[in-house]
Amino acid sequence: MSLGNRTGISRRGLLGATAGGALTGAIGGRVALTGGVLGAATLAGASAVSASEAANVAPGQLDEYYGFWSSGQTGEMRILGIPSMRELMRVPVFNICSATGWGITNESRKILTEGLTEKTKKYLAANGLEFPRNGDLHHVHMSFTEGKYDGRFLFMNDKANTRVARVRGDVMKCDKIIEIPNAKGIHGLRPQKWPRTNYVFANGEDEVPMVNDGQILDDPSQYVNFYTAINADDMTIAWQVMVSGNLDNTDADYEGKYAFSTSYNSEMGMNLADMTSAEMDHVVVYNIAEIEKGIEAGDYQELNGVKVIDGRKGSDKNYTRYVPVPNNPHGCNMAPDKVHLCIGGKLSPTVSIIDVRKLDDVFYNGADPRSAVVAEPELGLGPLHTCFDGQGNAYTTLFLDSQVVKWNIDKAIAGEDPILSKTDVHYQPGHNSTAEGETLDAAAKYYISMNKFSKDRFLNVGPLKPENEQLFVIEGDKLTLVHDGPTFAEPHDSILVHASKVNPVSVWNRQDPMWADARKQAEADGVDLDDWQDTVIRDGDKVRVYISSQAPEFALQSFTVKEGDEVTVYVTNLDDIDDLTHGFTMGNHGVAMEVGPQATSSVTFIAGQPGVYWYYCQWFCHALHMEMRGRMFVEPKAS
Ligand code: RUQ
Ligand code: CUA
Ligand code: CA
Repeated sequence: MSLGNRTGISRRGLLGATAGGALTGAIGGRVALTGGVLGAATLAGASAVSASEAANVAPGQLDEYYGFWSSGQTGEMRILGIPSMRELMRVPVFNICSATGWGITNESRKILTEGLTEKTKKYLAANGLEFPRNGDLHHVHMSFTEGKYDGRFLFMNDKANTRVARVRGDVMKCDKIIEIPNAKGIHGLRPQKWPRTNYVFANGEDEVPMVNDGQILDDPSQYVNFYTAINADDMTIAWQVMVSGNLDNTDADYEGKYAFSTSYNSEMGMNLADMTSAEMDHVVVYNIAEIEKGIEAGDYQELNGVKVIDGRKGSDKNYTRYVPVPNNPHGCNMAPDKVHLCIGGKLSPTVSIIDVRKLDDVFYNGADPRSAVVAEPELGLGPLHTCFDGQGNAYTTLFLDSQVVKWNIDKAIAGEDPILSKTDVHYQPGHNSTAEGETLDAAAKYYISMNKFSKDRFLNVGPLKPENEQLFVIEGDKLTLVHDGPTFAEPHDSILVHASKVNPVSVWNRQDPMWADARKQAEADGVDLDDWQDTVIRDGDKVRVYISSQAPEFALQSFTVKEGDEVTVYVTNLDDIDDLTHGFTMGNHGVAMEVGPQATSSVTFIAGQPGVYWYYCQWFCHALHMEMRGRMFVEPKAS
């Protein structure tokens, strides 16, 4: 059977071609908004399109933006459509997924395992584990080219197990996970914006003794934190900077010169009272070119295989500077005006605005670091994160006030009242996002409030309540609520990316690196994975079973193994139609996997007690999907 070239027509391409004409000129729906913001004047008019109409995406219509969502302690990435707020997909990353087999298939186990440090592997092995079972995924950000999203990759952190992962934009699957040595609790994460994402920056939040080998507990002077630059293209560690204080959130500038981190524990306190004791904490500024030069010149120590630059306070080098800001800051957001960095005050009702043009003087002319703070407007209680609309305005979440404050950056710097509006959200917002607000394509269209509490907004579902994500349409200074969306743990962070920049395939490429190992093994076994196969290969007490699938059939109706055999099943889906996913579940063996069109997936398990076991396709694929099954016969061990 020839499989030829699989560059099929994408669903979006098709729909775009047929539906596009019909939609042009339509009032309402997403098309009405593509022309720009709905002005207040338009809305006041008799024939105005209401905000909720403007944000309405009728059944069958496609959204204007993709939303890439972190899921906090659930550990997966989610994809939403904006403005419909429809959840389109869940992409398992740091979690284990029963539907797709993430954490069960050989391909995913390799990704989850290969980037762990030896120390962690040893610990896990001693406890019968291969990889951490949980993850805490806070921040998802897309790769940039010249300050704009480029659709190539999405990067995300795992605070719980100090990892950073990458999801491929072409197939929306995770392909790399690495554990970050030395650092503990990777929290803030951002890609370099300019000239492109060569680095992904990651903050270590939790202090640890510099040599963390069980000798030091109560000597904070020996504790350090690490800022990590990861090479985005191959997910290796480029370098780390040892810093004073801890690190919370991070961002990068639009020139490729500086990156920044907030620190709420400049005190190096080990308890709440100590972490909040100082008047001021700081923002660490990293000078990327100087750090690269330092690495080049050999001014580093090697710690667990990583080149570590000393950027602690008091160093006479030009690697870092510490800009004082009010105690316990949180958010760190670079405005698309390329000039202003906004630091959420959290305990302070202010946002500190740092003018990044002033940092050269701080680094090279001895200027007081605090001189880079050009304004500190008082905005409300509990300012956490700020996003932007590309029109000089900022939107800051007020956790304690349960509000979003829209304010103007230039007005704040001019010393005028910068507040344009305050809007209630429900309740206690953490992150927020606007359309491409962290990029040069920032637009004043949609505002997402990611709220940590839903309280009374939905039917009661017991002691554990959903959180609440809200969508607002931005019309002038007014934010109109158009959608409440309950969400499972946790509405952490999100980005909105214009649909034109995200172009995943619908059918896998047969040569995809995801199953390079399977392909290699098949070759060694003389099996052509691209052809209809029903091959069983015995290799001592290892059995390799190659099964093709095409709706509604597996190529192999049954195979025989012996109790205790190590069985590896390779399933190749030879269907090449959009949306025709098969699966493979082996009954009573804890084994399931998704096999997308033209994909190969494999799973290894130990054959159980003697008897007949049915395997079946668990992704509904055909009218005869229920019949898509076969038997594994387990014979008693020869005694
Ligand atoms: S931090 S709620 Cu984990 Cu993103 Cu501010
Ligand atoms: Cu194949 Cu269901
Ligand atoms: Ca503090």
